Amino acid sequence: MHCNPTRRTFLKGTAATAALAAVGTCSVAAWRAEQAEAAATGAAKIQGASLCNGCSSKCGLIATALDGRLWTVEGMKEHPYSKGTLCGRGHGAAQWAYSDGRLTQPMKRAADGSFVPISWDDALSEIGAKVQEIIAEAGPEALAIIQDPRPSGKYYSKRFMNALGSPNVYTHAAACNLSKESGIQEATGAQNFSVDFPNTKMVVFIGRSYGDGIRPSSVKSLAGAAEGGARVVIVDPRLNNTGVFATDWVPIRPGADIAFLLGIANVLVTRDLYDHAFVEQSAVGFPEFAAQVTEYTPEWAEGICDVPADTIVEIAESLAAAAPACAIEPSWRAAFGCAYQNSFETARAVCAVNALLGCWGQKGGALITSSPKAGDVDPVKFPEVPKPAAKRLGDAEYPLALSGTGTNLAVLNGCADGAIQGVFFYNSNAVQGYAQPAKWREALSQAKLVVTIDVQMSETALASDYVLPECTVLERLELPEFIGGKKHYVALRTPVIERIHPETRPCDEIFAGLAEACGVGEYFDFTVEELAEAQLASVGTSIEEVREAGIVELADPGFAFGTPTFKTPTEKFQFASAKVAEAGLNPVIGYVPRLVEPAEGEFSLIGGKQGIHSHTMTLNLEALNAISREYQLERLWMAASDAADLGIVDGDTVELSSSECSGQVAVKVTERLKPGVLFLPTHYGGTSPYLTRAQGFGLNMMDFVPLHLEPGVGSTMSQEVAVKVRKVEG
Ligand SMILES: Nc1nc2c(c(=O)[nH]1)N[C@H]1C(S)=C(S)[C@@H](COP(=O)(O)OP(=O)(O)OC[C@H]3O[C@@H](n4cnc5c(=O)[nH]c(N)nc54)[C@H](O)[C@@H]3O)O[C@H]1N2
Ligand SMILES: Nc1nc2c(c(=O)[nH]1)N[C@H]1C(S)=C(S)[C@@H](COP(=O)(O)OP(=O)(O)OC[C@H]3O[C@@H](n4cnc5c(=O)[nH]c(N)nc54)[C@H](O)[C@@H]3O)O[C@H]1N2
Ligand code: SF4
Ligand SMILES: [Mo]
Repeated sequence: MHCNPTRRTFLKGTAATAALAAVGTCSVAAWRAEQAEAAATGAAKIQGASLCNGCSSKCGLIATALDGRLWTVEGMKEHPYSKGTLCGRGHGAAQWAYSDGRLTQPMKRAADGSFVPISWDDALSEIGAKVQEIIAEAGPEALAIIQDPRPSGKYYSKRFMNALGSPNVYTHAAACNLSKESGIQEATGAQNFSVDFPNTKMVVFIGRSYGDGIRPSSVKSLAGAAEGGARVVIVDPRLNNTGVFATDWVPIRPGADIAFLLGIANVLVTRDLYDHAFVEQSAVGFPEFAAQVTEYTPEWAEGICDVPADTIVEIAESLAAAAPACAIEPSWRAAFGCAYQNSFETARAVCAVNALLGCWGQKGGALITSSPKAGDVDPVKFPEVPKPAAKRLGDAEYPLALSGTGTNLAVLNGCADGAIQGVFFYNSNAVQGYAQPAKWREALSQAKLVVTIDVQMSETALASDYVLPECTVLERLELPEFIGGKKHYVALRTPVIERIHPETRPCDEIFAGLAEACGVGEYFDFTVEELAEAQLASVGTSIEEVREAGIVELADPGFAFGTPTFKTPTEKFQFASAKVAEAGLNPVIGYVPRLVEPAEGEFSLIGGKQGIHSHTMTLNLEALNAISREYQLERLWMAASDAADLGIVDGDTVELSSSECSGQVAVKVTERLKPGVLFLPTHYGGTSPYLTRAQGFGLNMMDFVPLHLEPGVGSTMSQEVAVKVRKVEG
């Protein structure tokens, strides 16, 4: 790391790396002064708008290149998620362009298991031949793709699979927010909602941490609400880093949030604190729900979630007093995105409490907003792909999974039982993060063809037959990204720096090449620029305009406060849902226990994000990895009282074990965790030998979790595990 890099240091070799690494340890003011000085010396300066690829938020950014090299990235002011700020990962992820861990050419797995370079032409034609073979033998339904929902990726990967005749297109959702979004959809018809922070009086977070699972705009809006005096309650077994904005921390037993929520519902119903007008006019199933909820007394809830009954009553009464300017926040991943057998039901219970509070659509309450999309484009130039005849694998077994995402674990099971024989991964590290890595590796080894498109040799790439290198986001143009909310926007990834490694290609070219090689090239006879232009024209703007402005506001969707129209089959809020009954589950929102209960001497294992890392993909980036090592962020959190009982002190190494595996890690002893619970940050335990900084650093929680899917939705149940710890002597 250079603390006082000279201009020469910046412009040669690892310019961006040095600049970004320096921010963490040196004076930002000094660095900015140097930057200004360098910029003033006449270096050719290019500024371009793009979208960060550090996580699903895809914040708007402005990148500056000097003499063709990346110099800075800054949050776009006008973008609704960045609002002028990128988080630490956004800055760190910009290092990717120059990272030593990048894939620079296509690779093929050799007979001995090692990877050898292969030309694009050979890779594509070999993949094409295998795809044809699979289709001839087993039909196109034996092919599948898993992709991270990025603008170009989601369009091209779906088009590619559908053109081949396969309906099997999945996202990462079953390892993120599938249960939550599916549950919210059953109750409200929308997949998500947001809290009206500027006007809220009280908000309850159920295992969602804006201070750790960062989106800059969320942090800003929460900070604003806290400054304005809103009561902010964190329900989390761990006092997370949202604590700085919170008034209350409610430590809860993991996987028992549903009991807490139903206890609140019980108080609201039995003490007549609920919104009668809402439940009578805008909801269905309330009488059945009200009858069932009488069982869920605060005392009953305390027995399950270990939150005192008095606390449950007090929170329920405060919410009722603040209503409708209050809400249970929708959450995202850890607590009920995909974690437990009851995650889908917990999401429905969140919605039910908000319904009792009458806060749907109200000022300070829970808002459902809309999203824009591209209009029609020229059907001759961009021909529609016929819809595959077959149903997507997994949909019949998991009918409650959102149709837009499906459950990617159908691919794992499909490989294991032969239904899937060819798998593509785009911008996805499924092997390391969507279920137990050993199970993924075993399943993929059964497939005839596995192809991964990535920027680095991820664990999924390592389990593939062919690995195709993409250029990084700052080197490519993508299709427009449409952004919903109270207002509608469209933004774009535009190339800011020249292609660094000539053998890397952007998403659109890779899929067009694959399609050509597989015999369906006729559906890809256009450039990304042509389609982006057509999509933007369909909403009244252009590449040039978005490039200039960074982001363009679209026609005002006319958001207004007031009870929303629920887009459910009944057109009302659903305390009971026919579809849930058809899936063989209780139609009325009610209690479902977690699946794996820790026995005496065992712990619950929970996970969570750290502000400087994203999922599995940033661990090898030099500056971000250095921060983890400096602060020993990979440590396992243990409550001080548990540590005392086990004779463990801060920094000791322990062996963590579950039914699936065991591994060693250092312990962080803390007062910020509920006894009986262990917290493992989710970014660690890399195993790819190509990613030397990540390999063998910390533990990957997914190794410990048995492979089992949540009924109805097919989520990965990422926290249905009980573990033991033992101090490693010496
Ligand atoms: N162990 C573990 N598992 C997790 C999580 C976790 O924190 N830890 N988080 C869960 C959550 S919330 C989610 S949303 C999912 C996320 O799951 P994924 O979306 O799969 O995210 P990552 O695991 O970070 O893997 C992303 C992969 O994309 C690659 N990549 C990065 N940039 C590009 C690019 O420009 N082009 C291409 N083609 N590839 C690129 C990275 O190298 C990496 O291999 O994972 C879930 N599973
Ligand atoms: N830094 C960072 N930020 C990110 C991402 C990232 O990878 N890194 N990814 C983005 C994405 S894709 C996502 S999905 C979001 C995730 O955003 P969040 O869902 O907020 O992320 P987590 O940190 O996984 O979980 C939040 C909290 O849930 C708590 N928790 C765990 N189990 C339970 C439980 O059973 N009950 C309760 N009540 N709490 C529990 C954890 O202690 C943790 O503090 O973050 C987004 N932002
Ligand atoms: S939240 Fe951070 S990592 Fe995610 S897109 Fe925004 S700046 Fe990038
Ligand atoms: Mo996520």
